[in-house]
Amino acid sequence: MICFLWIGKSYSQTENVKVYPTNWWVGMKWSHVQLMVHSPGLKSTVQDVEIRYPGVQLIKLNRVESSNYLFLDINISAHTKPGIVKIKFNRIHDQPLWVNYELKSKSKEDGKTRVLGVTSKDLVYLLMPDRFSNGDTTNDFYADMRDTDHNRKNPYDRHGGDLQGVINHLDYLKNLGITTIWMTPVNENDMARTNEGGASRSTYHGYAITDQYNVDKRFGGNALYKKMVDASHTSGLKVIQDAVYNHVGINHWFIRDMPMKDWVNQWPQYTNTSYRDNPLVDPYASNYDKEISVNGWFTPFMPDLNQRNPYVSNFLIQYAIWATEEFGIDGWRVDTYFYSDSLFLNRINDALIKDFPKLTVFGEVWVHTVMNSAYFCQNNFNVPFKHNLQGVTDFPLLFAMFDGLNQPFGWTEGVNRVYTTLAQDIAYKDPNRNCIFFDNHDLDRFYSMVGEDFAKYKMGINWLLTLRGIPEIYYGTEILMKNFKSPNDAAVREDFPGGWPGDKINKFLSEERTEKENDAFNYVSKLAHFRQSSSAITEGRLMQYLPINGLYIYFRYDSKQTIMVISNTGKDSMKPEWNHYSERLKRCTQMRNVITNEILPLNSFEIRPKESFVFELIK
Ligand SMILES: [Ca+2]
Ligand SMILES: [Ca+2]
Repeated sequence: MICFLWIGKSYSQTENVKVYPTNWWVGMKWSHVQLMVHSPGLKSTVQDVEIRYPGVQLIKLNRVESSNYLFLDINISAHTKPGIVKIKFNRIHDQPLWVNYELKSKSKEDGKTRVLGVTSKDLVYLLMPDRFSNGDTTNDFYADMRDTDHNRKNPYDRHGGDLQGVINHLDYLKNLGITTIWMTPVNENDMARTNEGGASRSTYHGYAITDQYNVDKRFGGNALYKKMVDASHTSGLKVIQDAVYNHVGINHWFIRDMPMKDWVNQWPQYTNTSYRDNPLVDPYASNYDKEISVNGWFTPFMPDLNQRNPYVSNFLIQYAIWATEEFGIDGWRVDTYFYSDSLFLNRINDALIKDFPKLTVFGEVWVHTVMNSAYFCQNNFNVPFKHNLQGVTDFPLLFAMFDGLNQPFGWTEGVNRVYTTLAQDIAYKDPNRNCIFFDNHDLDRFYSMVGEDFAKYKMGINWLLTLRGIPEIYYGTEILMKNFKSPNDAAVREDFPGGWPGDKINKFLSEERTEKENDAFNYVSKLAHFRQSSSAITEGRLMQYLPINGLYIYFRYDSKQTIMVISNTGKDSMKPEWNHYSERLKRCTQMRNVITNEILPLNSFEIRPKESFVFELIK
């Protein structure tokens, strides 16, 4: 991002001027680019700016409150050739300054081998790069960064995991049946330790970004990220990047030197967000509650960006486009989605899809009802404001699936919660674009949440991998990693055993896993691979039947294949009344267990309590 800037023609003196986006491309739909130029005293010393490059036109020079910034609105016309654009800053008392700005060619592979989008055909693996595997111990800390602590014995410290560690385990993920990697943010978090959740800790989680345009060098930097995405694509894996539009870390360079006062949402005194979604949906909400939800800060060390400010909005949109094109990522998961300005959210989604029609974007919408979940994405409601987000992280289904696994069956309880939650899919424009999951870095781990009961684990995995949507598995679930967020979320973010040089046990290897861990790994892997080959699960329709005494049966089907998922959450063994299901069973009399390959006749089938099976019907 550092452009060397020559003074006059002598080239005798250099100084750093930073320009964002750090480069752009010709042939982009986003061709009106706003360059943010950052250099001490720039505004007062520059009289005007000239650009002479065929096809590139300076539309407007914007001066803002801070003397350290200029914003240049430029237009890049359709047939502009790639090259170095020389930008001339004419100064009042000095020789002109020249800045080189590169226009590259947009990749012709977009939508073919990169920027592919992530769909219900995929299976996502969420990992925290600091906690998955340390592939390069030389980058564990840097003396020139604000936080140099790196101690694996301290759950609040950085542990040294990195992108090389991910590259080293692409085969492991392929073997597990994963098709897509989603990592918590990789962008630089050059933060001092913070007092998050009552303990001094590093921002190893990545959500306190201090420079969007740099991948944290403790993870390996931009070059290694590019290599990691390319290697993933070569292996047939996709990559989702985690976006944070709502806030940045308080040590972000544009917070330490703000372009203008309303760059962030300012309050007379520190005001936290209420973390509440309802004021944004509620027709009776006060403006007071709405403002606190959206403009209150997430934490005191994460300033809340004011996306109503067009310069902020442009910065964020252009970074999102830049990173998609630069790295070729296939999708975005957007953190803290509804905490950002709604108009901005629609604008950034629109801009991304214009340049990358196949790109997938889903938002973290941590809410408790289907109504609110659907409100923040494309929905079937007639409401004054329509969000355009493709899909959400499906929290209502998560809560329902846990109730289905853990609660006794009742009129509205237990597995009826899964049934009734899915029945409300009528609210979503396309529920298949929701990301469905049991856990993530902010939640109690799945295996602990089902009481370390392996029968429930298998039932949950069956649902996760066969219901509608884009399933996500949190790293370690496949080897039964457990824990509640107790005493805090570090307990659900433990290192993957074997990811570090010298680890006593390596659970990436089947021979070092326990029998039970292998049972779990093999179960997930078997079903994940079957899923990849199943058109009914990945593209077909869903039909569910009213649960009876805790027996829940649903089908995934298309013209080629019918899959039946049968789960007994009741207290007694049951022989299903197959007549109820003839609409989907047709004349089938046999079915194949997709895990064991065993072929069974329907008429003698009995299912015991806590059993769950995925069957392919045999015609
Ligand atoms: Ca490392
Ligand atoms: Ca906000």
